[in-house]
Amino acid sequence: MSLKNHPHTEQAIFDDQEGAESILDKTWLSPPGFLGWFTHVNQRQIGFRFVVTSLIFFALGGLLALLMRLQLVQPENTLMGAEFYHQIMTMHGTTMMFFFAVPAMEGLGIYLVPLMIGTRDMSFPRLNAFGYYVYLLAGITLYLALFLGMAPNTGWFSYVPLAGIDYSPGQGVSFWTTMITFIEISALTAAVELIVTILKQRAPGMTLNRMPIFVWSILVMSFMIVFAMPTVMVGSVLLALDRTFATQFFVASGGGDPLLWQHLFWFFGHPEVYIIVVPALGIVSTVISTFCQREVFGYTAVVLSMVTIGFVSFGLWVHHMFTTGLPHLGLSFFTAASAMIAIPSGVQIFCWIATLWGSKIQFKTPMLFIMGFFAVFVIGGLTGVMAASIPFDMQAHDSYFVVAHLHYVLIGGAVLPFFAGLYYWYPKMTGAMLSERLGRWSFWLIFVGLNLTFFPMHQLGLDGMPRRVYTYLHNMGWEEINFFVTCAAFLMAFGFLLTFINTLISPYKSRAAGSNPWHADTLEWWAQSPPRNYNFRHLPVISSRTPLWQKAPLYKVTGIRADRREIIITTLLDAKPQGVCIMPSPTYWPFVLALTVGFGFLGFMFKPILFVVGFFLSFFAIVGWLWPARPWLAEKPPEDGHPVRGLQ
Ligand code: HEM
Ligand SMILES: [Cu+2]
Repeated sequence: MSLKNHPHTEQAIFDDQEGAESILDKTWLSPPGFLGWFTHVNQRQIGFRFVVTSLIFFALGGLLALLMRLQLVQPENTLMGAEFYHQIMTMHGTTMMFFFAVPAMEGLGIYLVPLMIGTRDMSFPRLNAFGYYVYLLAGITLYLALFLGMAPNTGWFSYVPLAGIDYSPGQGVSFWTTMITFIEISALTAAVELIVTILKQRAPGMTLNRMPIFVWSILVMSFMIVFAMPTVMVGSVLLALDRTFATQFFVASGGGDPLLWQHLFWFFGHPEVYIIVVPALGIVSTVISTFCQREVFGYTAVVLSMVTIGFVSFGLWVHHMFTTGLPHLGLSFFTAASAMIAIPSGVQIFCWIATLWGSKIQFKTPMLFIMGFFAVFVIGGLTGVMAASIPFDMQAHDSYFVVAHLHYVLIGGAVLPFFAGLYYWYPKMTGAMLSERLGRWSFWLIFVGLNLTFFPMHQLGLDGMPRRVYTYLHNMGWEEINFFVTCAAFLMAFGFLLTFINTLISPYKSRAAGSNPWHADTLEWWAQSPPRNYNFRHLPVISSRTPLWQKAPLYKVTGIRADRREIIITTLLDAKPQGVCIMPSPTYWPFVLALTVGFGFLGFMFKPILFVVGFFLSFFAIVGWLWPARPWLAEKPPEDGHPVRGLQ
């Protein structure tokens, strides 16, 4: 396949020529050094940062959880007071949901999708970098608030009227509303880029039904982000207005409606869970297929059930509000919808079982984490179906039963698959294998630890222990279980620690991974480990769903220029080549823009007018960002060939 129809073909250097490799290296280079770090826009660097940063937030959120468990280890403990407990509880929930789980999945997507679909970068690389800095700044700000004793303390869903100005004066909740709005910008930028990249940059021949399942899962996740995140942004902006300018959106006495907050929050909040779980399902399919060395059974069924989960999850949010006194007929609809989500989830599970059936499974560490996922996620799903029935939920609502349920779902549905993905793709990202021995130890400690931690919490809940209490009285019958749970939490934490150690020492200790250590079938394993600046020496042409398992060698695209950042644009359904696109170069502007936008958001909390100042400054950053440096515009348009376009 040749795209050699640019003007000036005589002078240009193409990536199929001798010596193109070093030119490609230079073209796609990210400036080195500390200052250079702020200019990077390449998708793999940004994706890697997302993953590492999210793991750091996971560790921070985990430390807060251990602090909570220390406080609850015995009745009437005086380690901390109610105020601090509620701050770290809110910070734990917020960190895990907004600063770990979603960015971790996005990070994997950003790193892997371009590799899996055979291209050299994401669409909108600068926006990508901007999204990362926004995420980083929001996280740092929230943790600064914790250290200054000003952290939010109203729980990760900040219910009004508790979160209103009357009951939560001070800056805590304001930090929450502004930082949540701020970080959702980051999620939205990532989602938009991922969608465009997946739909327009697939290697020639990678029709939609040849796309790897993981890429499908990231596509579904991204669409869900686009539809879900704006509601929480709207909600938190309205709450900020209520708190700052005394508007009355959520204030009953002023004609507002506190339930509106719950609707807005959960219309985002329930899909949020699936935003995390759907990419995890993609990881599960990928890992299973590799360690069984066969295609996942029922490709179409698996893909369609992910899409179905994406749709149905937007119709469940009211199951978080069963006890608010909404009309009964409406509630039963949401019970039915909540139970219905078990169907597409079940389809996936059966497809995986069919894949595993009769194949020689290699139980490497990633596969162990997947097996853990099966057990834990199914238990979480079962307690979910229980809680979807209204009479049961009336009893279990706001008790430790819910805490147990949500951790089974989130740890089973996201953390275990994410760690499977980490063990699986770490060799690609770093070029080194993770230690299997440490990996096994880590898995078993986590698996045993989490069941010992969270299973007894079901019992605590049934015994009546409410969630979100900083202490409890003697003689409630909760002492033994609480003591046990705290010990188990430390066991699990030790398991996670082993993986952290593993990731830190393996680059120095373990053997080189080679390009395809697991003998997997998707394209990322065609690149070197770690991939070069330009991902692939040649861009591939795809003719099957399992390009690296097919007997015939891959065809290569020729005629892509090596001396500027060119990628191929293809059609949406059939991935027929349409043209060539030139990607932007490294720059400071995304970082500067993140600073000015961040200034506006943070300033708003202290003096609303600073919001305007922040956006005034942002204007200059945007001008700098978009400043036309587009040499290709000077070129004559090709007479018979494909158009050349640039993306900023
Ligand atoms: C690493 C082990 C973990 C431990 C020991 C742990 C422990 C806890 C504890 C003790 C609470 C507070 C219960 C209360 O007072 O009501 C809590 C709440 C919560 N946790 Fe975890 N957790 C862990 C991991 C996670 C993960 C991985 C996620 C999500 C991906 C998560 C999400 C949440 C959420 C959303 C809440 C609710 C916060 C709120 O009520 O506002 N946790 N967790
Ligand atoms: Cu839900």
